[in-house]
Amino acid sequence: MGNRIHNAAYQSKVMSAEDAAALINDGDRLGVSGFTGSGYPKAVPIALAARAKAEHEAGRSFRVGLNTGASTAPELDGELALADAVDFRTPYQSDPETRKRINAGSINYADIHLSHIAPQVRNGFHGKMDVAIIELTAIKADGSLVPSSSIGNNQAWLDAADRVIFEVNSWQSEDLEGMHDVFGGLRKAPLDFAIPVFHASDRIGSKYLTVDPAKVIAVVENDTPDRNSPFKPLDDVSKSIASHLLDFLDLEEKAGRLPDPMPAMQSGVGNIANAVLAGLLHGQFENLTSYTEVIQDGMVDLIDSGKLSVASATAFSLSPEYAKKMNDNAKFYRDKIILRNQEISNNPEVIRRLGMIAMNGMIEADIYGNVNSTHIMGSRMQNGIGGSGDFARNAALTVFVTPSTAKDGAISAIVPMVSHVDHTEHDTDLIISEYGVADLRGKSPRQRVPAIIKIAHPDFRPMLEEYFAVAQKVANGQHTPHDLSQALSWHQRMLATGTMKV
Ligand code: 0RQ
Repeated sequence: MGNRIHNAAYQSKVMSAEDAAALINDGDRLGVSGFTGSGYPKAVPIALAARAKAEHEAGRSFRVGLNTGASTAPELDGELALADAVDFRTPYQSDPETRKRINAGSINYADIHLSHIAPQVRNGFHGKMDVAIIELTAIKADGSLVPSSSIGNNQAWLDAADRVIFEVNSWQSEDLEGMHDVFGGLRKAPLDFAIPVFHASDRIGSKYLTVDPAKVIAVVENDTPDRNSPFKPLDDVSKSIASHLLDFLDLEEKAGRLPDPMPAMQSGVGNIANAVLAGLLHGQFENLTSYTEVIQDGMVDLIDSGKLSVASATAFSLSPEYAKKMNDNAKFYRDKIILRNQEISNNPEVIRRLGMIAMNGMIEADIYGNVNSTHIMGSRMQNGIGGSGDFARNAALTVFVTPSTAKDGAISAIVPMVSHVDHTEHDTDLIISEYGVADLRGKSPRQRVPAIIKIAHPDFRPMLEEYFAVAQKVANGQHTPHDLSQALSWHQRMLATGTMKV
């Protein structure tokens, strides 16, 4: 492990992950670094999980509360869940073991907008934060803390926690130094200043995190890579959804409804988002900027091509191949990529000001445009709302993308009524499936219905038409007609028979 701790005071606090984990108590609330598989602590959580197992075997209780930036990785969420060491989790996760326990009722999960969680902690809504565990790239001789591959809520947790453990990870490139922009001016609401981001490229903070050194109880060294899951190869459905969006943007531009250059884009994680980025690479748009949460492979390609001048985010979410490329070339990318606090990357004030285009995945939408991003059949948590709500509510053009069906065609992504609402019809401008674009702008709920049914899978279109016809006959009003006796019958049928089809 290369020595990345250049400050004598912090050097004197170096210890093993096991010794650091021993400083965490049953019932502690932890604030950990980590966002979409990057920049999370990798050694202390594993040691903590082992400790929890040993305590449980000795008949003692040992469970902690876990605040992160967003999803982490098997070494953190996975290990702690497997050890039954988590009793509370917030704000976004995608770990299978954690998901299993959330849905079994043994982990309490608070699914909070990613821009809201740090202010909520600062305002005291979540009680006391006991320990922050934050990954760093290096500690400089003067004590400056160089962040790693995500910023997330790191500064907020460093400010809030009573005790702090650092993991200094020498796998992270030292050339990341200078890429970060940590805004330290965030205080309890109300704020008496504007967040001064007027362009995606604006830097408003410091290159370094800050902490009261008296709070630091341990420094642990490691050299483990970020999780970095590879992307699936682009399938035909993702490619056709991406091409519908790009065609739509072309038409918008021709109609004079798209500013030049195109406003900053946010794209959610996953295959479809990557397909859109790949499409932009070969498309006509130049001088692109992105103001988003995560930097994906497609954005790196866009930077390389010169089409994307700046990518502002809070974390990387790269495949192993691209993570290596980033590590090898961080000096080049650090002028073009800005990693900010997630309160700033997802800040509603800034998103509104930039007049952004936001594009996120969804689980299902209803015939009026309400969107469910989180729940399977009303009750089971998939991942969480993440930053989708921060962007969907505040962007100038809010797009949801989805394959028309799930589970080999058994489930329709377009349903009479969503089984859970994350984004209301008021926020949804476009829904895009492989069958096209439903443009909901300027339409009343009833006018939206044919536009949305048109992008449903053909197997489900007649059923949706029939539902709407009956709803208009039996509803108590014609603004948003529903047949309440049948509105959730598709979900009930799926649970009873394994398909939404009749
Ligand atoms: O299940 O894994 O068992 O196969 O849901 O679905 O199609 O692989 O799509 O990975 O893009 O995820 C909404 C979950 C989509 C994601 C969601 C099942 C499907 C599969 C995943 P399997 P896909 P994706 C930026 C913005 C909220 C957060 C967000 C998400 C699994 O986009 O978490 O947007 N969004 N953040 O089979 C039953 C349906 C289903 C369904 C899909 N209608 N019914 N199951 N699935 N539709 C990032 C951050 O905020 C950090």
